[in-house]
Amino acid sequence: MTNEKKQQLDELCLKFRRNLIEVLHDKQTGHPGGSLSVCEILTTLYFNDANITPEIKDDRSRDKIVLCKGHAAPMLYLNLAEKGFFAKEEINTLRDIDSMLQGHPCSKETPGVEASTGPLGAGYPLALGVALSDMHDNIDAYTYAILGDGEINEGVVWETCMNAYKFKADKLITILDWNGVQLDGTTEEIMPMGDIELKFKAFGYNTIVCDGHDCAAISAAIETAKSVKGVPSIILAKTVKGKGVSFMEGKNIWHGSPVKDEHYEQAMKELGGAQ
Ligand SMILES: Cc1ncc(C[n+]2csc(CCOP(=O)(O)OP(=O)(O)O)c2C)c(N)n1
Ligand SMILES: [Mg+2]
Repeated sequence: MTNEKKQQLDELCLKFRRNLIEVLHDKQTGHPGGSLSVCEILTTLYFNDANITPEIKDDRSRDKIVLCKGHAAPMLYLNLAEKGFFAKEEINTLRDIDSMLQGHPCSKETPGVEASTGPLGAGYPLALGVALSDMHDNIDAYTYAILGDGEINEGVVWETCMNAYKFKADKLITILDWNGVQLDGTTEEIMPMGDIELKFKAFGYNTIVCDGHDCAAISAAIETAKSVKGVPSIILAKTVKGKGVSFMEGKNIWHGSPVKDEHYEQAMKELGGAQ
């Protein structure tokens, strides 16, 4: 990735972080921590690596992005709006009754959303199914599945891994938002998983570790994943929950707490002021 491209993506991420805090403050709702954590992952996919635009949204050869950790929907919506899937003003209706932008992504209501997610784990087998269907029909497309590290407590995630390996799903690229924190505490406190990389390796995956807040590193990891044939790849993207807002970083309390006035002021100051 060129320095110029990286700078463009970094600027976009900063804008998304500001927009996120603004809308979560306005609406007194939402999930700041996991949205801030997944910012570079989504932005790198939508604005650099994934072949997806509104023009080709019904074309089977498009790449598909499945946000398995559906609670980070606000960051997905900001990316989709910026991409032109719907008007940017729609974000101001986040979680309103009858809004197309609900608290968790709904593929029937929102243009660009590939899969309805929210129940942790449920998006992953769906993503595998999409990837396998494309592979079966010789469609040259990648499916990207984004998992949370609390989400991988779900048994269905590991059942999906077994199938991805069995069916040689090398067009499924999984990205783990590896922030070490879930809703009620750290991942270690809630459900210690041991060596996560080793676990995925044991399930037959090719594993790649990268800095999940460095768009160039994420993109390079995706390139590596694409070059590995015959087995599924997972990118273990090291992230910080609440990244970019000091008092939210690494704190499970910011998984789903509303952004009050005083938080808003401080967060916007840290993110370069209201623009
Ligand atoms: C099956 C299921 N159980 C519980 C929840 C409630 N829940 C929503 S998010 C979350 C924690 C997710 O943690 P993680 O995957 O680490 O997400 P991130 O840190 O990226 O926000 C929980 C327990 C849910 N959505 N689905
Ligand atoms: Mg987490």
